[in-house]
Order: sequence, then C-alpha cells, then structure tokens
Amino acid sequence: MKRRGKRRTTLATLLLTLLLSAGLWSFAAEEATAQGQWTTLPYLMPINPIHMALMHNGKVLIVAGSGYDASNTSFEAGVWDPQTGTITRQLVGWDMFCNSMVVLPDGRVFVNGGNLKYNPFLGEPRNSVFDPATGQFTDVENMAHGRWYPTATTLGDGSVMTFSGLSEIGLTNTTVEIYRVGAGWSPEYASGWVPPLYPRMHLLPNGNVVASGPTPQTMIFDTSTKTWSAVASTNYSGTRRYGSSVLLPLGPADGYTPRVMIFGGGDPATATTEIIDLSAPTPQWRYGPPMSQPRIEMNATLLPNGRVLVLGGSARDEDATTASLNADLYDPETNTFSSAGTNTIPRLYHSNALLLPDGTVALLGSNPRQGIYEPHIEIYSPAYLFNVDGSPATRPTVTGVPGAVTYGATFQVQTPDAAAISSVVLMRPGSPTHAFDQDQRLVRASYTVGGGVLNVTAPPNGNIAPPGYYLLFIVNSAGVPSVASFVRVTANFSLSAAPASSTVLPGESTSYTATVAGTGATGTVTFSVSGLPSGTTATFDPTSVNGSGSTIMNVTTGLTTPLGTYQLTITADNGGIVDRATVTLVVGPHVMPVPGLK
Ligand SMILES: [Cu+2]
Repeated sequence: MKRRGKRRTTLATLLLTLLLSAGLWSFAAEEATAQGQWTTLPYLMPINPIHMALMHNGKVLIVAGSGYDASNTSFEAGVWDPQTGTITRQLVGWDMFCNSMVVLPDGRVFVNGGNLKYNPFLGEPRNSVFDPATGQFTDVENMAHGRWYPTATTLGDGSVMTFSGLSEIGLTNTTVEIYRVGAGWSPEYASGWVPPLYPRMHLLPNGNVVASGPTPQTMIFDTSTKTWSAVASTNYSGTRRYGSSVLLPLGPADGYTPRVMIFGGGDPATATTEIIDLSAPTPQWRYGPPMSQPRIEMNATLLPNGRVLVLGGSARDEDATTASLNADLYDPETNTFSSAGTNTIPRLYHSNALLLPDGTVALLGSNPRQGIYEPHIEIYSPAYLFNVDGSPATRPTVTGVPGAVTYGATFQVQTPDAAAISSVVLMRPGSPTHAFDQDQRLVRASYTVGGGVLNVTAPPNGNIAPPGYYLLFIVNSAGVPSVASFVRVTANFSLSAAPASSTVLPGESTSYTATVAGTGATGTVTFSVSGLPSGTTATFDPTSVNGSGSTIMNVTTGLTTPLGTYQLTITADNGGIVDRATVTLVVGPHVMPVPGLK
C-alpha cells in the first residue's frame, strides 16, 4: 500500500511538474528570447574566487590567496574547467589576495603583488606567473616596493605596466613599473600624483594609457615619456568607488576611436554612466543613459556582439538587502540600455563576471563580510543564443583558424557559414577583480567573404590589440556568435642578439650582433638599448635595417663604469611594433680557463 501510494504521488507530481514546466517553458522561452537566460550551476566554487583569468586552454585560473579571511594561512588558487565542471585546487607560496592579474603574451598568467598583511593592509612586492601547460606558479622578479590593490595593464609591446596599490609600509605606491618577460622590472617612474587604489586603466590605440577612475580626475600616462597629464574630469563629482570602466569596442570602421565608459560606483551608489571619446582634441566626459539600478561592487563585461553586460553590485556597499539583481545590456550603437533579465544571488564585494569561450558569462563570488563568501556560480546565456521560440539558436561554426596571426596580416577563418557572417571580433580574455576587468578588450576585424572562408585582416598593431591570445568569434547576421577559437596575435618579426654575455674591463669595448628576422616588418626598423651602466655608451652600425637584417651594437665602457653584471635590453622598433632581446654585459676581470687545472 505504502509503495503504491508513493508511486501514485510520484506520478501525480511528475504530471504536475510536466504541466507546470510546459507553462513555465513558454514563459521562459519568451524571456530567453528577449533578455537571455540565467541558470545556477549544480556545483560550488570551493575557494573564494576573488581573482580570475580566462586562459587559452579555455580554463579559468582562480586566485583566492587568504580569501579575505585574516585567520586563513593556507593560501589557495584553483583551475576551473567550465566545460567539464571540474575545479582543481592548489596551495600557493604567498598571499596573492588583492593582486592584479593579466595574461602575458605567451599565455601565462601574471600575478602582480598581493597581501603582505591584514589590518592595516600592506602590499606584497612579489610576483608570480602561472603556466597553464604545467599548472604551476613560478615566482619572478620582485617590484621595488609592495602593491596591494594595484592595476596591471598590458602595453602594446607585450610588457605589463603596474600602478598604484598600497606599499609594504601601507602608503599608496605612486610609481609606475613595467615588467617584461626575461628582463624583469623597469626602474620606478614617479607619477607625481596619488592615484586611487585599483585605478581603472585602459591601453589606448596611440600606445598611451588612460586612468578613468574611480576618482573624478582622468589622467593619461604617456608610455614613451613615462609622464602623466590631466585630460578631463567626470561630471559625477564623487568617487565612483567600486564602479566599473570599459574600453568600448575598437574597430577599423571609425579608425579605432577609443571611447571609455564608466558605470556606477559610490556609497550610496549611483546608477549614472559617463562616456569619453579620447580621440577628441579636448576629451570630455558626457553622461550616458543610466543603468536600471545603482551599483557599487558591480561588473561590466564585453560580449562578442559589442554590447556590454552590466550587472551585480548593490545600492549600499556590502549590503545584500539593497542588491542590484537587474542585469542591463548596453548597446554602444544606439547608446541605450535594455534588460538582460535578473540574476538570483546578491553579488557584492569580490564578485566577478567573466565571458567564457562559448559566449556565456559566468557570475561568481561575493564577499559581504570577511570570512564568508558566496560559492554558487551563475551562468548568463545572452539572448543571442536563442531563437524567437526560445529554442537554442543555430550557431555559426568555425572549422579552422591559424594558431597565430601577425599584425596587419590577412588570415583565413574556415567556416561553412561564411556568407551569413556580419562581424569578426577578437576579444582579449577577461581578468576581472574588484569590479573591474583589467584585460578585456574587443577589437573588430575587417574581412572579405570567400567560398567557405573568411579572409580576415589581423589588427594593425599591438596598441590596438596587445600581443597574446584572443577569443575569435564570428557573428552571423542574426547576431548569433560562434563558439570562440583561441588565436594568438604576435609581433610580425623577432629580434635576437648574440653573444648572450660578454665580459670587459672598465674602459674596454665589446660588441653584440642583433638580428631582425621574419617577413612581417615593413620599412625601417630602428634600434635602441636600455640598461647600460654609467659611463657606458652604445652605438648601432647600421642604425637601422630595412625589413630585416643585422646590426652590430658596439658597447664602450668607461674607466669609471662600476664593476657588475648588467642586463642590456635591445629594442627593434618598426613603426611602433617592437620586439626586444636581452644580453648580459659583465664589467669585471676576465675569467680565463687555466689549462690542466680543475
Ligand atoms: Cu579586496
């Protein structure tokens, strides 16, 4: 009896569920068509996802460090595979909490600074790289001083600039330092102003970097002179604390006009947005349309169709009762917001949104107070993934892409859907933390349509698309994106130098041969060197080459040149596209092998 009764109940429940879900399905279908669809994954994030970066194997590096828990001394990171739903955890050697992260041109993740101490917070001078191939972190050269809450920005030559953060004695670090793989850190460049923590910075197509907030004074860093200048002030007079900033899509149609949009921030938070065109003779912030809700601790994420998903946060900081659960979608072409539905879980301090290669957006984390974080992961499937009846849209498919492309070159994307494609975009994978994605970038590419193929022109230079891995999406005329393919964008020539090391006595000379190889460089390639010790000069003969070729770098030390070992960085510059090579100069006694002696 019991059994039968139970079975009947089960059947009735099933029937009811079917009926309900049929009704709900049509409702959900209409919503999905108009606003996209929100779901919560059935598994949890086992560590506090404070920092994350999408890697070119499609997996996501998650860094928690101490995870905003002062009593936690087991510092953790993890790798999340969104496709299989697996998360592997590992301990890290120091507290990478409140670092900045970007992905290097070689695909490794660069972890810059972090937490030396809680309450008061002090900054780490350490840095580490995570290699997706080995799954290991390796510490690299320290900065001159600590940084807690710095911002890292990948520059056009693939080096990484860091700025701001609290130092190891708790003062705002007002210098810029620039990291280059193999060469380590540049000298400190004094900025002459006190930046906000986690400044909102973007690389501009002219190679300079804008700091767009959260404070009202917008500043530009000239990457050649290493100096700052004031460019504009926001209309919103307060600090857009934990508001966000996005470099809107760049493309050849308007000559890669850089426009930056800032959103929300402040406590109580504002719903306002502002936009600046940094190509204008006198750039000025102008209000954009407001978001549907005020947001502090929000996220703003570029989508492959060029829209910006703006979501999360709350009206009052770290207050779930005022959570902003509306998701808004900004369309730069119409300068309007529309609804992207509502997510379920309040997403406050330390929450992050990240575009995944399948065109969905993951929303995770939230840390309303120390020691407690939100482990549920929500996934937003934008409306472009659905047909009008709510069924899944048929996506254009990519059947072949080159692994690497060089600046300005034409490359082929194989697709049976070539005739239906209306845009090709390269998106730099995201690396969000603290309400700002330091790495995301959308660059449209021009293309022509062939039979089963798109002939795509790669971005013209590294200032428009810094070297590294990109998500290549093709989008059809219905607005439906493909699943992304990873494509590496690289400089189109390479510089090498030999010998690797040379030893001289003070006052002596030596020489190195620097060679530009590859077919990509067009016209004049000039040379320069940095890192020479005092009293030392260098000349290049010839001073430039045409396209490719070699030059002799003659280095003459002085009698006053201090003994020591020096890294010399040789730069080859082809109209702003650069490559570098490092050689060692040892000033000191020659070490001669003595025959017969062991
Ligand atoms: Cu934090």
